[in-house]
Amino acid sequence: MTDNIPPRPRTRLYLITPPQIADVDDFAAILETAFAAGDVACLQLRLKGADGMIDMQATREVSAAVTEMVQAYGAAVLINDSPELAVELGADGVHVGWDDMTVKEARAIVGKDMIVGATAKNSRHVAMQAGEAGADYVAFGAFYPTTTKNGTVQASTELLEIWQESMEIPCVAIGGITVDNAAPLVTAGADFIAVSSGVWDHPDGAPAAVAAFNALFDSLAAD
Ligand code: TZP
Ligand code: MG
Repeated sequence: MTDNIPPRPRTRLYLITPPQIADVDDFAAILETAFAAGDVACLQLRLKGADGMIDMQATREVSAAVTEMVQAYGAAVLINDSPELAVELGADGVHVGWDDMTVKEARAIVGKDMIVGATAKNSRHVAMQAGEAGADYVAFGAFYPTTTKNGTVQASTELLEIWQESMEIPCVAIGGITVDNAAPLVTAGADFIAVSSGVWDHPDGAPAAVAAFNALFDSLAAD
């Protein structure tokens, strides 16, 4: 690292809900223990119906149970797919997928102050278009096999390296990430590591996963 380039900020955890939540009260309780276990930058509510589409009702129920707590921790609540729902629920932002809508359309609905994040899969070109359209972050993935989302494409760590070297907009790495396989993505330049099953299915529980991700990020942070 040369003297005139400041070290990039420490990588942070971007938490995603499981796609289905059987008991909202149980989930809210576990989530609170997870937030208490270490730094979490945001929670994306990504609740899906059997058809793979956003489950609006579940999203409303989970939001009602967790938004206040998440925001009290200083973390952002992001709603998957629906900017209208993000506004309705008093969320901090929206994450729009590849096929959902453009960043421009989402921005027009949520206004200039809310967060708009966008999936770029494995395309630097799409990520740059999202950035030019006003995205607050771009997400690359999937880096590893995942059962949480169908139809993913393989992304390479080179995408993160080049993005981190050349762009200001933060990048998120996603897809099958666990405590055990996250290190190369952090080293390559991910500003955020987005995780669903790697937290909820961690053998020692979600709080242990949050603590372990944070220990890893600390150990890899620039001095
Ligand atoms: N987009 C690309 S992979 C993925 C999404 C939403 C799934 C993330 O979940 P997991 O369980 O961390 O692989
Ligand atoms: Mg989507």
